[in-house]
Amino acid sequence: MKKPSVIFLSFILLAGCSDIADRDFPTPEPAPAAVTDPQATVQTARLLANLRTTAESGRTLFGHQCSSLYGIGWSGDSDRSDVKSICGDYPALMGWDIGAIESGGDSNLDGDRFDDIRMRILESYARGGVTTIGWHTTNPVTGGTAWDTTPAVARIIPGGDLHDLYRGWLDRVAGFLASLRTADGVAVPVLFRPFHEHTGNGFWWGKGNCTAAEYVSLWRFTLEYLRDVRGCHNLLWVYSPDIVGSQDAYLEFWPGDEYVDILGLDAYDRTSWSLATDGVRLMRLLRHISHLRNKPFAFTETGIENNTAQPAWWTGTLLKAIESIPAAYVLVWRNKDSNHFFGPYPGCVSEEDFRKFVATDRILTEKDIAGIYE
Ligand code: BMA
Repeated sequence: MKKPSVIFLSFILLAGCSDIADRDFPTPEPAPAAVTDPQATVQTARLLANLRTTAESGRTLFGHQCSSLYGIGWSGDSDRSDVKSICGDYPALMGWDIGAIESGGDSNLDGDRFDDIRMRILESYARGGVTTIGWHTTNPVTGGTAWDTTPAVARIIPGGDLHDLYRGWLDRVAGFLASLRTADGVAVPVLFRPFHEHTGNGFWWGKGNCTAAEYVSLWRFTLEYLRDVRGCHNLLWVYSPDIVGSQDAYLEFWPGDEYVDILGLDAYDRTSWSLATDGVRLMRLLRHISHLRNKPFAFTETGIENNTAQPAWWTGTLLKAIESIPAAYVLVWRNKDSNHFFGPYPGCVSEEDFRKFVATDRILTEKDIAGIYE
């Protein structure tokens, strides 16, 4: 086997042999396995515990948005992913978006059918892969997109005039999440990442479009409703701000330690913000916050869009950034088409370097994470 399994890594860690022992920060108290949900399913609680030990042992699950649904020049093929076409294995983690589920239609905001998304999630789980789901939620005031920044949060939280509408939306979210079940009735664990990048002002739930108190109320209500009213016990809650400049900014909208399982960060490599320099500095800050809150860190969205100029981006930039922090996973955004892609694909400029990237011990693809639910 190319890389040690998760179980083996856990053993190494328990044996006290972690090579990522932190010298700069005090060792935090052990955290409960599933912080947000004492009734989390066994597979969900184990996933979180294993993500934590995997990160602490210096390994990172590689993730790619929509990887098995479409890629450059294809869509809907069975058993295909641009990542697999290059390295022979699926990403360890795949991301999906359920934006527009609230409207009750068949397809998400990108036109992907929910039935197809469910099928790909179940296939991935059957092979041992991990699922993360985001939600580019419709603006509940205008019916516009997530990018319609008309203030709306105050109107859907408890006490707001559109609160009942929002509960109905959550019922649809819960329906989809509950449908992620194997033939044996096992609920697929989901790293759920709603209302992301809220420290920026690009979405209606972002800074400037609602107050921190309103955001916290929205987060808590959403979690409690799905968990306590709808009984979704297959969720791990991932908090994922945009690029921030300080600990205070990262935690400005913090819903509380009991409401978050994983600390995320969405940060893309671009001319205005370099992952190689600004990114490595930011990882240092995230490493500190992760110790402080005693929660695993994940690089929840990143990538360089339409990379044609940096053939060594995977090992030269991304790997260096995640080497500076124990990251449970890293997810690059989707390969929609040749004008909007973030992952590798056969023939792309960084194809060879991507092979080197996934061949390192640090980066895990699907076959490397056997046992992550055990
Ligand atoms: C964004 C872009 C959009 C897409 C959205 C949700 O980053 O890829 O085209 O609608 O994600 O997938």
